[in-house]
Amino acid sequence: MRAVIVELKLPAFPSLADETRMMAESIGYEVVGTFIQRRKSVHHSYTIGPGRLKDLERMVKDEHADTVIFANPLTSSHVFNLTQHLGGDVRVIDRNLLILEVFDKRAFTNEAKLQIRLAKLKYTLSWGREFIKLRGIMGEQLGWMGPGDYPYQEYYRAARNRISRIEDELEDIYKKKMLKRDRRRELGFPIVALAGYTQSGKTSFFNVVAHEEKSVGLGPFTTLTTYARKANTGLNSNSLDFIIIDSIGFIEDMHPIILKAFHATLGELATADLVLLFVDASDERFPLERKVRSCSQILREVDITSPTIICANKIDLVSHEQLEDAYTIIRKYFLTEEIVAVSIKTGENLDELLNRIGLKLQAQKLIVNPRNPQAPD
Ligand SMILES: Nc1nc2c(ncn2[C@@H]2O[C@H](COP(=O)(O)OP(=O)(O)OP(=O)(O)O)[C@@H](O)[C@H]2O)c(=O)[nH]1
Ligand SMILES: [Mg+2]
Repeated sequence: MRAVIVELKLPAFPSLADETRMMAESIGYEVVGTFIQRRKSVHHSYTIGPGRLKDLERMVKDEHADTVIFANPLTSSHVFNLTQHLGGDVRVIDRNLLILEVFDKRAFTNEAKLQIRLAKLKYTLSWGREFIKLRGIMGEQLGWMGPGDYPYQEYYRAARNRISRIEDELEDIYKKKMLKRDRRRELGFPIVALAGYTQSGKTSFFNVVAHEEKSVGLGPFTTLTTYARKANTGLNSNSLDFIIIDSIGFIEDMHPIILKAFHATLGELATADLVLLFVDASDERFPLERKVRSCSQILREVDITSPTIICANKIDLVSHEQLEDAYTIIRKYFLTEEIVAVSIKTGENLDELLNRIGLKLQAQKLIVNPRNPQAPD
């Protein structure tokens, strides 16, 4: 899989080319070229201007690339026109489709697999009739349930049926999870949910406090499924048990269809007693600000009103000045939330974080029975 990353860089929009490259590399693409065009507007047929299309074509040929990945979202007709131009054996995808590919590679649980199938079907449908033109080019290759020879209406009907079947299956899964969660609540355990941009260190923290060994650091969206485990704030004066929930990370400009497919997973955040929002404090200023901004947007979209502690993680990698900068940026979007600087890797300030979690939960007087021997694990 040899890929060229393409970006049409519009004024006033941040570049997503690096993040797109990282995401592609994390699932095995060899990125053999990056092609960036600055332009005032998106070209209606190709996204990039037709003049530069020849240069892109040359780069694809010279580098023997088989995939072109746009950092910008593409319409189905963009994909169709670009594919016609670059030749049928070159696959053209956008960042949303790349995200879905990443999800595909990482989905191990039935829940995540269903959520992804749902997102793909809905994304395909949102492309409408154009998708029929693309089916040979993209559908099967992406593992989509391609429409075969169906005329559009029939395909549409079949897809809607599949969508509602998947939604029913997911509903069952969510109901079971809710029951489990309610049982934990009845036993008196407060719920602490992890949130934050992908690769900020959520699962690393989850593993430490829950004595688990879930995968970390495989690249964006290492975690796709929600896991809940029992944890304890440690041997400090506020020692208490709680349930910790790890789930999917955020990414900037997540397509609403994708976000919606994971809505129930993200919904765990809405019912938590405390949210720990992880921020990678070692990011450079611009990506850090973009990521913090998108976290605050997503938390608003998912309607999170639970008390929140911001965990400025990876302080083993930053200087004192960088950390101050990170605090200033976080404060722009989270005015009143507590911020705790921490390194999950070295354990620096971990006790302080656990102590604050205990204090915060006790302040809410949620602790009915802090040490119940029947605790689930
Ligand atoms: N240097 C350093 N690296 C860290 C720290 N915490 C986590 N990491 C690394 O950051 C990477 C991402 O960590 P994860 O725990 O997988 O991040 P995540 O937020 O769960 O990511 P997703 O599951 O993709 O949402 C891994 O390579 C970790 O080893 C830290 O305190 N310092
Ligand atoms: Mg994770």
